[in-house]
Amino acid sequence: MTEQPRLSNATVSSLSKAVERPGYDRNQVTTGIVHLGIGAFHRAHQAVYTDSVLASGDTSWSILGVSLRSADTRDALVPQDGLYTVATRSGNGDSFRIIGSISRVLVAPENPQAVLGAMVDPAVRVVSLTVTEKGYCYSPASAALDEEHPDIIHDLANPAAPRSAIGYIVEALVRRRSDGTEPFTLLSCDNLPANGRTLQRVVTRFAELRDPELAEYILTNVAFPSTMVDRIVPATTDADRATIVAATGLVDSWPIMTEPFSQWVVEDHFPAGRPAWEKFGVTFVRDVDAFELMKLRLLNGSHSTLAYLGYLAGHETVSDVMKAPGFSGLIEAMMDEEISPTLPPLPGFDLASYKAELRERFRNPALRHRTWQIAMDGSQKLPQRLLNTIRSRIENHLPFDRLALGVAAWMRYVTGVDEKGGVIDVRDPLAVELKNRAGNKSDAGELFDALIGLEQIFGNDLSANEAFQRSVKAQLEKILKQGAGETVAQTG
Ligand code: CS2
Repeated sequence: MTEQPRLSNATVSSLSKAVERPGYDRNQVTTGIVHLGIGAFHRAHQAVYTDSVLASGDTSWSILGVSLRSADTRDALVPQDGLYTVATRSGNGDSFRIIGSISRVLVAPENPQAVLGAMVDPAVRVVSLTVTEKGYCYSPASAALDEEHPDIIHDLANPAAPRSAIGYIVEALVRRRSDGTEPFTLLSCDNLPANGRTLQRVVTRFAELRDPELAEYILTNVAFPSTMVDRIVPATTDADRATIVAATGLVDSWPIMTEPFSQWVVEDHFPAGRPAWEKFGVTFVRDVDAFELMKLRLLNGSHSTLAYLGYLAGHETVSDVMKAPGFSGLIEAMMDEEISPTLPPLPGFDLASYKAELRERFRNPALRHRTWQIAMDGSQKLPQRLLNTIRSRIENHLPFDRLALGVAAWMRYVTGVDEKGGVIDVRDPLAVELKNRAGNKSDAGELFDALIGLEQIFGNDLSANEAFQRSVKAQLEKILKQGAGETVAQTG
């Protein structure tokens, strides 16, 4: 077999016409965005919209990506001149596009000064983030900065060589201020409610711990628009890499596999300027909260429920779960009866079609989105995906058995042992604590009691709430007795 050439600036022109490629001269672009957390989601979403902006002739917005931990993305992308393939997959086939908007990638732990140097460049007007929930170094239930977090303790002691996104942001703002450069706009693109305000809260609290006057400066001068981001992006596998080389003829070390759907709703508050993303399908609004709650509760709440129950029932991917008895009905009823009534109104928005489309997206047979992937970091996801929805149901004295089933499935999942006695690889910042509490518990009451005391997940209200206890324990009992698959088949 002859070795296929690697994707790069030199080889991209050899691609067949069927593969879309950067419609601009990549030597002419300049950096306008620093992105913290250059993972697959960013590359399937914001980087794609920005690629279109560059192609429209506004060449001042190329992206400098920063990995806050591992060198993997840099090692994959630098030999490819930052180019990568986005494969859009559906039951109707695949399409391929080469994205060129990422011009450089830095690995923060290798060179914090290079990252700070990039962030103080006056040409950089937006610093965006996809650092996942845990990257905010906060307590998930209260969304307040976790002042005991090792990275926060480190960054307060070593402000000039930080580790956390928060530490980088504050130090860069300090340096810009002393340079007389106006601040950048901070754009959180993570799945958190009111993500801009959450980022603002943790950043200003961190700044306050450094110097109260600095916190005042940030509150007065820095914009933190909130956003709702949506695109399903399963982790790339070696089989995906083989698909890409077979389809395009070029080796790509880290292609991105995603779905046709993509949505980005952004609060239009960018005092330092922004790309004209609205030309390429981004919706700018005054207030994004209602969109964000809708997406977090309907999409991500359903996703987590499908992931925990589906994993326990032995299903590898979301589309497999959707085919198993009862699951599709469970999700539809959960959306219609338990989640939708908790959502703020969005006048003119067709919620019924949105929900039907969500279920279609979950069924996408061409995406292999693993339940295990979605199950990760449950301690960080549960509050905004399921628990806040339950709180709203409780306030209104309404039932929430299906949402409780999702929570119960998480409790069963974090015991770390599956229904056949195999080990579950529970990935979570609280994994050790979860194992200590839940491992080897097989009684519903004991398991519930062991986990409910985790205040950073459940707050201090739910543990005292009788309806919550009753409903979650009853569901847990069923899962433990008859298994997740059978429980869903009977509930759905
Ligand atoms: C998923 C999300 O992994 C997860 O927790 O629920 O990443 C989901 O695919 C995206 O939010 C879709 O926009």
